[in-house]
Amino acid sequence: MTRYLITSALPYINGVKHLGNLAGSMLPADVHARFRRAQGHETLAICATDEHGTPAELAALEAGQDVATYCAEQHAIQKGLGDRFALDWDYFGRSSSPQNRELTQDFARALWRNGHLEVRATKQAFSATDRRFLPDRYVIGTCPHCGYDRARGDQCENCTRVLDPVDLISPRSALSGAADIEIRDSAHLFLKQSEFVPQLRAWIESHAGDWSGLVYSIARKWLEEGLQDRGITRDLEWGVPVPDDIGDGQLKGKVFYVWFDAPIEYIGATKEWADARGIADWRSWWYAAKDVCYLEFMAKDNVPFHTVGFPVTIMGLRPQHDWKLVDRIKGFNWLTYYGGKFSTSQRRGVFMAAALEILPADYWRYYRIANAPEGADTSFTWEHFAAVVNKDLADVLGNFANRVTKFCVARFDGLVPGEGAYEAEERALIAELDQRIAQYTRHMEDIELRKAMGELRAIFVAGNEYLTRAAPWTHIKTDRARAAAGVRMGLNLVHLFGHLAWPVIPASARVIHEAIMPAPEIIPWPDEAMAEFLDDLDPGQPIRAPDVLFAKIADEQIAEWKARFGGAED
Ligand code: B3M
Ligand code: ZN
Repeated sequence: MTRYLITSALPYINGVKHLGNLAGSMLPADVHARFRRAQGHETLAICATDEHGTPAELAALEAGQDVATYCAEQHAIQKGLGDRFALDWDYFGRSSSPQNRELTQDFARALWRNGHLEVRATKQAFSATDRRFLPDRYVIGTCPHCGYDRARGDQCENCTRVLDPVDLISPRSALSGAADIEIRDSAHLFLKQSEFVPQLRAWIESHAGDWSGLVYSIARKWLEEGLQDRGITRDLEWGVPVPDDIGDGQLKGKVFYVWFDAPIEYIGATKEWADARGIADWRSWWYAAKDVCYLEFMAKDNVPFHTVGFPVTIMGLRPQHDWKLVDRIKGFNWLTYYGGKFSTSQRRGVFMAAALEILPADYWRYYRIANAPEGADTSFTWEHFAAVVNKDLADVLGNFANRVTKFCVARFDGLVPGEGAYEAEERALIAELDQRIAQYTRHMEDIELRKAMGELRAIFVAGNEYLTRAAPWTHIKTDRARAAAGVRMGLNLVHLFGHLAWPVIPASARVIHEAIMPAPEIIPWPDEAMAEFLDDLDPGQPIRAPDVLFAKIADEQIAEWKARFGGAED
């Protein structure tokens, strides 16, 4: 059986993440990991905070803390929020860990030995006002490609092009705002990516059929534009230090670029996991791992680093080392907030902590997966969120579970009724569900999240429509056996819904399942035919009617949240 290694892009350490960050990598990675575990596959789900580079330094500076303290605090906050969102990582690591430092340095040494690295004289932005070099995000200016006037020195947020600070038009310091930026010489280490073009092209082409159009086209665009050799060191204090045995003494005091060490942290966090749990054989997940299917989840701006940057690092360690290349990348478009950017500084949009203050995690999880930004950028609006929650979760799923269990408690003493046989109505439902569940499973396997949730919703609807037709509340007056068969099927359906919903809404699925019977920690994917699954409950077995599962969102709440979270007026 295949083992599944699943990673989510590592959230930057600088502050609580918004719904878009959650929707574009962490949440879908968790849903898929849960699905694979439910199927019985051995699965390792890894995430971590990305703690190096200018985002961390700038945020610490703003918070008035030293970087290490800032990172430790923010890591704990992000870990706590992830737990509350039921992001069930096997390990949530830190890219500043000793494990990652060691791996990053070892990888760099091996690349150096293989002749893939070179020290080059470069021109770097230096601020006389700040008396320091200003790499990456320390410089802000106008994007030379699209004209966006707040482009950062590492990448333009607007057109996603990767930049060098010296490319920016009208550059200024992100620290002091000073425009007195001069260009100074500084030696840096370069990874000779251009030598990898044929290998990289062959590898990308080999995935033409199985990567989504979005991922494949971004990867191709990068190749077509011509691969530049990549500077992988920086004039910063915070980061993984370049070891003395690389660069013939010209790189003293420099650190690796954050995008060099961050992907290596996928492996680093696996080592952190193994060290924390006393697991000896962690390498078999990554090294010569023929039986492992490796899936990465990320937003589209991260795709170039995972289709080019990280793969070149891995390829450069060959033939001596056989670290695993990704098999499948699931990329996402942007989630916007009423068509605009989520912004901490402008207090625009919903961030993970605030989201949980107003509603439980499952409301967000369902909505974000059912409306995943797969085909195009997707806008969050409170109106749409409320409409989906009220319909799919409250009216369709929650109401169904409540209706059946309450009726069973009222009319059958809360015991699964044994009278009555399944007839044509039930057989038709069973046939429909066999097909729909096979389809739902396929969409989950293909990580087509919107389609998967469309099928899950259709399954809930089929249950509701069945119950309306079976109408046990009508039959109970005249034909108790017929009513009993309807209730028994209804209870079996509640049980089934607990299984099918678990990867997406784990807490609610558990409550639903436990209305019928205790649930295991991982609620397994139903692999038997529906004729068996839906006839599984023992007559006489007690059930419970849960409290209201999903509260409807009222118009006043929408109005209140629109005002509180801002931005909805423009
Ligand atoms: N931290 C970028 C981001 O959050 C970056 C991802 C790293 S994945 C190795 O968009
Ligand atoms: Zn741009």
